[in-house]
Amino acid sequence: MKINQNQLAKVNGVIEKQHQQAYSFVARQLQDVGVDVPHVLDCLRSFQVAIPSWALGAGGTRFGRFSIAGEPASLEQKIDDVGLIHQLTQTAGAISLHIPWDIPDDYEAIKQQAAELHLKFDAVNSNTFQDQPNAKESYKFGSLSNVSEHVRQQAIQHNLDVIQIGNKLGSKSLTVWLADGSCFPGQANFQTALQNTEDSLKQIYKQLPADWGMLIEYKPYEPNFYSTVIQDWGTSLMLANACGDQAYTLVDLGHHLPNTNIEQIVSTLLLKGKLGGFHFNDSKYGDDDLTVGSVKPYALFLIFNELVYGMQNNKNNPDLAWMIDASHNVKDPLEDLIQSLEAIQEAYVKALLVDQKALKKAQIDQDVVLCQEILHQAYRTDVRPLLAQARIESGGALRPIDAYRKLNVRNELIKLRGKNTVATGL
Ligand code: PSV
Ligand code: MN
Repeated sequence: MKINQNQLAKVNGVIEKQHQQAYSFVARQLQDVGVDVPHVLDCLRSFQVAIPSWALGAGGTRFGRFSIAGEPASLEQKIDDVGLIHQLTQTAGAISLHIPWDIPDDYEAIKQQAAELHLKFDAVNSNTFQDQPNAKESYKFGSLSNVSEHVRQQAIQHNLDVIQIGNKLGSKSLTVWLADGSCFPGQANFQTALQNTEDSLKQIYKQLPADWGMLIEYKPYEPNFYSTVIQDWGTSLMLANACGDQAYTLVDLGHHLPNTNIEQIVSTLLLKGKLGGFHFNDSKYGDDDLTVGSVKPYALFLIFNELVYGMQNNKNNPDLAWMIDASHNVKDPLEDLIQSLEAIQEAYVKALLVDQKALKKAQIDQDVVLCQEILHQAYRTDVRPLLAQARIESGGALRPIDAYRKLNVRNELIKLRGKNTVATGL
């Protein structure tokens, strides 16, 4: 399904005047204090976030899953869904595939479909946290860290296969997240597990194409509850350094223990040129995978403040692979993703508005109050009209959720796909 541009223009038309007034007001206010508004709009337009192929259907917990009608039943339909989100938001110009959930049957057709929808293939993700039907070895007790050489070899080979799949699609990075760890004290030898993981990652790294990155994700707990081999950013960075220049740390916002200062982690990794990717979501307790910005929007802004500073000052750090990694248990996944994209863009623009020069001076003057005032000045600016302006100039919706509902997208998808389809993923 594709949204008819004329219908979208009609929906936009109803609120166009109201938008223009709001936009002129904010743009004038910002210009008065020296903000280069066209530059901010350019930054917004080029900031594209990948949508994961596994987040287009209903998520769930171990207690159950409540289906959402009209879910995509194939990779083609998932790409269509990302195309819809991108058409409305002009912000989701990429899709990230999880293998083996989403192996293409016909690579040329998939590439063509994505290109028509202006989508790129972002990082490919390997999966050694689930056993696949007919697999020879089991990952019950770990994959790259396993005490069995046979299991490790199977997991290494899977990652190499994922690189090959990504290569055929034009992806440029492999994301490795390991569930490896232990549930009980004494179950595993920490040193053996870490050493095995390092050796296995090095074997994968050896086969990485020259223009690829390997992104190593960390997470403190779940599904293992006593120890996780790659539990934190320090372990990930250590492994990335052991592998080489093309290996980086990937930060997933939900993969931290409560109250961790994520913005400081981001800043350290950027300084060392080792921040490779980012998974957005929000949480109250752990890896809750909630809509970005729904619980802690100020923390998201502070993280973006470090990201913007790093993107401007740490030229040794590569361009980042941005992705949403959320789960949609009670909301329509497409609406949820649109809300996340809006929250990401909002935090990004607010961070762009931070007066870095004034902040530096206030820091040198040790004027703590002024430092906070400068951050709050940016954070409290209502930037939504800027987001809407960037979208409308690129052919998107002034208000994406509103347009999605007015254009009856979910109902159209149900008509096409039926009520009982189930998307692959977690
Ligand atoms: C693990 O919790 C994670 O964040 C990793 O990125 C996985 O690949 C993803 O979620 C999907 O399961
Ligand atoms: Mn993740």
